[in-house]
Amino acid sequence: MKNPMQLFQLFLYYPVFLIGYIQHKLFHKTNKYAYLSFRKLYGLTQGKINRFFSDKISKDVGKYDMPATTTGVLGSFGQEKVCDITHQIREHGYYVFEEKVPMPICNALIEFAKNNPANTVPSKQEHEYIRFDPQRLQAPMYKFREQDIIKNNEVREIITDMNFFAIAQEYLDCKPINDLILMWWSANHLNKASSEAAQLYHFDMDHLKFLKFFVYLTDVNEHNGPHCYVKKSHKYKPQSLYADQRFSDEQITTAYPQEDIQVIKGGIGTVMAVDTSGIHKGKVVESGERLIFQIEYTNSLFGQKNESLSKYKDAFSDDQLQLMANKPYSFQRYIDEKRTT
Ligand SMILES: O=C(O)CCC(=O)C(=O)O
Repeated sequence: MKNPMQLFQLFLYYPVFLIGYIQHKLFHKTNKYAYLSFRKLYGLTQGKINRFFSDKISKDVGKYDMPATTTGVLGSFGQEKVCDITHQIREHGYYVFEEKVPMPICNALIEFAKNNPANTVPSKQEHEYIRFDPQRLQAPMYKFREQDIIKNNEVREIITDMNFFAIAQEYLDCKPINDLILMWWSANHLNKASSEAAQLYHFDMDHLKFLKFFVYLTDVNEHNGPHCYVKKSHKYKPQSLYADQRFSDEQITTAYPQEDIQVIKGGIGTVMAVDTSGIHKGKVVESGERLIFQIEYTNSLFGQKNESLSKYKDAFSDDQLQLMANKPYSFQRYIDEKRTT
């Protein structure tokens, strides 16, 4: 039952969201106020708004036919395995793969990350774009720019990885849209958790529904920033944790049993699929550093704006371009010059 204030907010935000959603369908641009209203509506409706529009997208968009076996950097996956992994993500909100990304791929990405500049987060100056140097730390997070990350063959291999694609399609229940690639270093800067570096508990609300794949590119233990995830919190949150803000560890430990608060450690190459609409954070780094890669799939580009990467299309191999051309809806960001979001 909603109180009068919540009802008032529903009547205020819903039309703004709806008009913006229709505008997005017509013009492929997200209106800022519509997006902010959507974020409010997620909390006010406890995610019902997302489920309603996602069901509609599933019906409208449909799925690509997939072969019985898909392949990617983790090897070959049969359809049954894809369904089993998806089931586990639906149940728990995350899944840690048994298979690891092969070392040559990890090594190439580490080499890139050691030798190329990244944006410091939070940034002292507007565009601090420097190499990560653990001896002279300027910030808790060094985030690479997408236009730099995409220059790596290994990244393009992950973008066109059909295992991740098949899992995303099953989980999102529609043709998935590949909408974001990220890579960043985390390290101990000033010994405190940084909100901007996602080191305080929060949930993401980038789009109506989305799934992220993370790859650890350093060994990750208790002390160098493991990803922490509250099991099932993508489905169940107390009303107070639907607020669009950061939460303290205490708020989380009070709301959930200790066994549901998962600290995901893993060797280099560990991969996890995570629905980060559940509550999560990167644990603050106490010592050492963590390098992580992330790729996101979504069911709709309404929401966070990410620039088109079609300028870098020629870097993909002919086979990869063919694969993307066969799934233009999913890879619009990489092949469609007209798309900006
Ligand atoms: O650094 C982490 O493990 C958390 C990352 C995060 O919050 C995110 O990608 O949404």
